[in-house]
Amino acid sequence: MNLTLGREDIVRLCERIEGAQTRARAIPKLTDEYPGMTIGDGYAVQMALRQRFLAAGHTQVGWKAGLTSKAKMVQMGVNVPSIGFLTDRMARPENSAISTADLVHPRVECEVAFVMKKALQGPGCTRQDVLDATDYVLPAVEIIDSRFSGFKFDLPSVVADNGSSARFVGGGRARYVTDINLETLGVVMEKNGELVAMAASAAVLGHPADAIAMLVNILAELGEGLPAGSFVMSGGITEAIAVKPGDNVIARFQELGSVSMRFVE
Ligand code: OOG
Ligand code: MG
Repeated sequence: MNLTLGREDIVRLCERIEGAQTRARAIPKLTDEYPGMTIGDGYAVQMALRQRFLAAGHTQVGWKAGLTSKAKMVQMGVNVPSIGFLTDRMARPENSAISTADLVHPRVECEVAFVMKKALQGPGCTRQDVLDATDYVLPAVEIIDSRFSGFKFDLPSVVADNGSSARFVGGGRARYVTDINLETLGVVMEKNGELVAMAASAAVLGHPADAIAMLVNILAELGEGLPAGSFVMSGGITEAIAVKPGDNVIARFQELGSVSMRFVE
């Protein structure tokens, strides 16, 4: 990956992102100050953030693919998928009350999550490699939180901000990939009893397992593999919907059951 930032700038930006994430403060997009920043620079900041969280005792549980559906790419104004890391501190139980006091602009999106039984290593990882290495899939809702003010961002800034990762909820009914057709799963999202988004899982790069293969291939570029046991989200199927305290959200997935949560102050 093409790097233009020096070590000092990477550490500076990492601290800025960490501050925005932990204090729930909006910051200007990083490219305002570093207009030449590349996607590779964004990943260098993200990897520095991951090291900081691991050093502080967070446990990584997996990874996520992002910007893998047309709806998300249009919503975010970008055209290349991205990846981010997921930790134990981001996980929330199904049906729980999720605080918004420690988030900037929370939004929810429906995703298919994969749990891996075998490790995968790119480059050259394919859909079939992913399906063979998958233990089971389950429905998930990701609560993303772009830390950039006025929703002004670009891909290098979003990648540095760990793909807006904030919280996630897994639930529903776990299934083996051989028992369902992952390409044609319908998904609807309801907020306070009203339908707010609907789509089919094929929205994710044509097949959610293709998004996981892409993630494994990006990981290889970063010098990483995907360990067995990882929890991996394949990317928002629908666009992301804003939530505020008092909102109840339920995501209903064909074949995979539903995942619900509510938002509080
Ligand atoms: C970037 C988050 C991307 C997805 O599933 O597409 C992502 C954003 O929308 O702020 O998690
Ligand atoms: Mg997502």
